[in-house]
Amino acid sequence: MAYRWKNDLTRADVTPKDSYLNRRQILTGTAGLGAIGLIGSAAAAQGGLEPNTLEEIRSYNNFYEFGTGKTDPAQNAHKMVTSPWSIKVDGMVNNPGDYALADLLDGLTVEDRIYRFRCVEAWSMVIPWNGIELADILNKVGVQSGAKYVAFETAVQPENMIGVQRRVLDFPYVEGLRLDEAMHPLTLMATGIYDEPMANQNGAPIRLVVPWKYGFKSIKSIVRITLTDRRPPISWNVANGREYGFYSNVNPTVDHPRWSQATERRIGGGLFAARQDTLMFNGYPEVASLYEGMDLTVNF
Ligand SMILES: Nc1nc2c(c(=O)[nH]1)N[C@H]1C(S)=C(S)[C@@H](COP(=O)(O)O)O[C@H]1N2
Ligand SMILES: [Mo]
Repeated sequence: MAYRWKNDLTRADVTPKDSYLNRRQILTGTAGLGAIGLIGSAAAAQGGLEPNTLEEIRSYNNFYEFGTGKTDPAQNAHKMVTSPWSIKVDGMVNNPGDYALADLLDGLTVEDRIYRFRCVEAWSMVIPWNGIELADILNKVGVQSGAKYVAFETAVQPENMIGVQRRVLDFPYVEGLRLDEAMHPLTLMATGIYDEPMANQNGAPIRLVVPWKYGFKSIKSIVRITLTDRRPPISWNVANGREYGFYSNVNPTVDHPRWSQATERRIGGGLFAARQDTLMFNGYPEVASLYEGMDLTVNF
């Protein structure tokens, strides 16, 4: 499949953080990999797909369980207990259960994916994730035929999560995808960044990454995955349905009620860097067919 962004390097080839850039150049220089070309050209239009530094990725976060400030998660998330970790898989699946994380992921392939990441607040980064395709996990637990959506839930550890104590949102944080979105090969369950284990503030030990959607869809520190035939509630839509839709696909032509979504500020770009144009589906046009025939201003 043209859009299947798998590289031909194995885990053994994987690179220290500072050579990620080189590897990207190798990838984008490889003929015959359509997806890479596409992503490469969209990136070129934006001035390159250079990953943010690990330091940037770990120090500027949204994780309201640990406070609403951008540096609160880095300061507070060390209190979260991430081991042992289990994930409840339930609903319309053949193999429901409480899985130890390692058992759920056992035998599945860890992929390296450098994705653009665009927050609904109009800042962005480029992040080199390590993770497993959600489709691989769903196929392992066996999705039943009537299932139409996948719902996710974040851990709640009130004693360790200062934002939960303050009830800044209605916790647990919940998210959801349509099943075809969940099965798309771009959709990742990330366990690392730059080949380092996921930092707590980034959603350790495992979080969703849906690169063509606004960042809040990429729910962190997941403890439950439910297959269902009904569209599940999602935290930001429950908090403010006028401002945050279920789909929340990155779309420069549909503004947030309180700000434009046409451009974005790249974190690490420097104080005086020009804002970049935001790309439809965040530069992943291969997902457009998922929304064929839908009015994206209504289904925002
Ligand atoms: N459980 C949980 N997941 C969450 C959030 C949150 O507050 N709680 N914030 C979301 C938002 S708004 C964004 S932009 C991304 C930020 O991910 P990052 O901090 O790893 O860049 O996480 C998303 N996932
Ligand atoms: Mo966000």
